[in-house]
Amino acid sequence: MSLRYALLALLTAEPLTGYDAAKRFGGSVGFVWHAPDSQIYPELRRMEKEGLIEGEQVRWGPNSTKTRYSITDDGIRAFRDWINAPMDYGPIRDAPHMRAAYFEWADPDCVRENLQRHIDYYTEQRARWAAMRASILDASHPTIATRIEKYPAQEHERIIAYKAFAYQGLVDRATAEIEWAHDGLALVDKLSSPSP
Ligand code: VNL
Repeated sequence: MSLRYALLALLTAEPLTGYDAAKRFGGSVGFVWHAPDSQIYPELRRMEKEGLIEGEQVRWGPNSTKTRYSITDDGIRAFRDWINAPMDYGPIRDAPHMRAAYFEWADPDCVRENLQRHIDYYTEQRARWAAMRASILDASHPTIATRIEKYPAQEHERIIAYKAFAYQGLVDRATAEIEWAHDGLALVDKLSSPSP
């Protein structure tokens, strides 16, 4: 269900064709709500049927058209209702922590390898999230640039600050995951060293 709000969020910045929406999605809100193109196109069609967005035919080459979607007033209302509703938390399914809980069954070298993978994964994600945060803060991100154009300068800070805040949380979480994996490396050394 959140996919629809992620798409509405994107369309609050500008009208987009299905193709552009899918492309923009992957480089923005898709960082926090991944969805494959194969889910985006049918969801846009459902949202159009429900009146949350409206499609308009725009020229595409000399003798073709494509559908460009804009958010409707109903869509803006639905988006506001959602953003103001209490956050919902799904049940936890955390593969790395579940596995870590049973590491006494693993070869110490496999434990080390998996913890190193965890460090590498979050180091890479942290760099992506930090780069995204920077491109939001300096408004070099294309969706942010389009978004703030429509508002007077005194509104820019709150549009930008919340998005940067979201990514700061992800950066900090990545740092915590990396520290946890380092603690795990120390633990496996301690537990697998021969007792005196
Ligand atoms: C936007 C731009 C959102 C970049 C993002 O993630 C992002 C936006 C929530 O302006 O909607 O990374």
